[in-house]
Amino acid sequence: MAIIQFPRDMKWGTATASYQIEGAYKEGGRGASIWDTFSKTPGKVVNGDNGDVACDSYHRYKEDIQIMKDLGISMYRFSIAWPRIFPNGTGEVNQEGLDFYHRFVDELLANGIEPLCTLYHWDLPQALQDQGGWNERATIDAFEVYAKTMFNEFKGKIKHWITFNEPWCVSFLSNYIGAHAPGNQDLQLAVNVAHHLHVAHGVAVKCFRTLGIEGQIGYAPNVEWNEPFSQRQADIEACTRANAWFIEWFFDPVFKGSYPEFMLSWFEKKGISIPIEEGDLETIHQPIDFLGINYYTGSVSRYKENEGLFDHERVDQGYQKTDIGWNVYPEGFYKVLTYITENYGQIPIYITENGSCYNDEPVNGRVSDHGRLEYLKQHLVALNRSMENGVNIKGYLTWSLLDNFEWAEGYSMRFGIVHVNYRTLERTKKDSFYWYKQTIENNWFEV
Ligand code: JJW
Repeated sequence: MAIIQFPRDMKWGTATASYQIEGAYKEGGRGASIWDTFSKTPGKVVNGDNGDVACDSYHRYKEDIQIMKDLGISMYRFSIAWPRIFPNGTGEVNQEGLDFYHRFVDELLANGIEPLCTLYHWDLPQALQDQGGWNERATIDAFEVYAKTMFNEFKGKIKHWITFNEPWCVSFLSNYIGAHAPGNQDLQLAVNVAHHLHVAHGVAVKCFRTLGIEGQIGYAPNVEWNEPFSQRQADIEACTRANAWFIEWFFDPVFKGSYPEFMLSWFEKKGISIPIEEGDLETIHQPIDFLGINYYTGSVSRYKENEGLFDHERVDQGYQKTDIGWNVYPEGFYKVLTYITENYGQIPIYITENGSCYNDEPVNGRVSDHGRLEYLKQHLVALNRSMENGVNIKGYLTWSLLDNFEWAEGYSMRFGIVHVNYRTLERTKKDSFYWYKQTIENNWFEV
């Protein structure tokens, strides 16, 4: 038996996002988002599911916060639905939207839970998409107004802010692969979106500093880890590109004020250019206070001519898979965190998402989600290993508190440590919940 111990000041928490849990899509003056449109477009989401009701957390937030309190978390990551604040993306602020998040944040604070707030977790107001969305620089201006409004409104209450969640998903998954809203398949468009997200991030950080808001601000890119199949140069280079699509492309502009040369020339060969305007790179290159990292999966992979964007393929070595089909690859968590620290320095890191999909259902009131419990344990060992390497981990927030609307997978894929019955909306704590609760209480576990 070995003990895996965490530092005394480690923050433990869970994460969710507005569209995935809130429901109440027409209440409180909320405007439509691109996910309302996308989920109601036939063929885009499994079973035609949508977020109209979701977990109904808009109404049941007090019950959810009692679940968090029982779990013993010190931090909760949630996101604000931009269309609750500005139903049309710009213009008049909707007081009812602000009121809802005040009630919610006050309830968290009254229960001793620190809020970590994501400004953009994918629910762009549809009115902005109608004018071109993140392809247009006007959306950066609209985001600045929204961010400034939130900073001023919640200063003193919310001390941890994230500008963007998973910019890779917002750009490439949503506009090149086309699997998420708005569902475009256009590489140049995706690259434009990624760049505009970077600028919007920088603009928001600048605004936060100018206003002198107390607290910390960062962003939350998602990363994967591809380990080269062999030490052949071609395999190493293919993996370097595959990793850089998630890491360097989204980290270098923020931390170094430039895009990685080898990726620029790769995109250039495909006829892609970056819509950089004067001053953009300086704007993007703002010091941030912490980095959020979302990690789910990785793989061994290698060079394959003309495969995908980067002449790269994954090689399945018989990994265990979660129910969504993603490899269980804790080694990649350890490696990617160590890699990030080696390349970008010992910036404070919160794991803003890490978790797994297992679709276990309650049996006599108990949900035996052994797969999730093991995934959690293995990833916390990997995290602990990375900390021994000097990775500056401040907190770990598992995805997710509740089963919820898993985007293109709808309600068919469950990531919660608490089960949600989508008919009755009843919540049932899973075995992984109880294991996590014990781990939080002890600040250690045994393997
Ligand atoms: C890639 C699938 C086709 C969420 C992907 C699909 C299509 C070639 C979980 N993170 O619900 C990545 N999540 O809201 C944010 N992270 O490709 C939070 N990444 O490929 C969670 C989905 C994802 C993905 C899903």
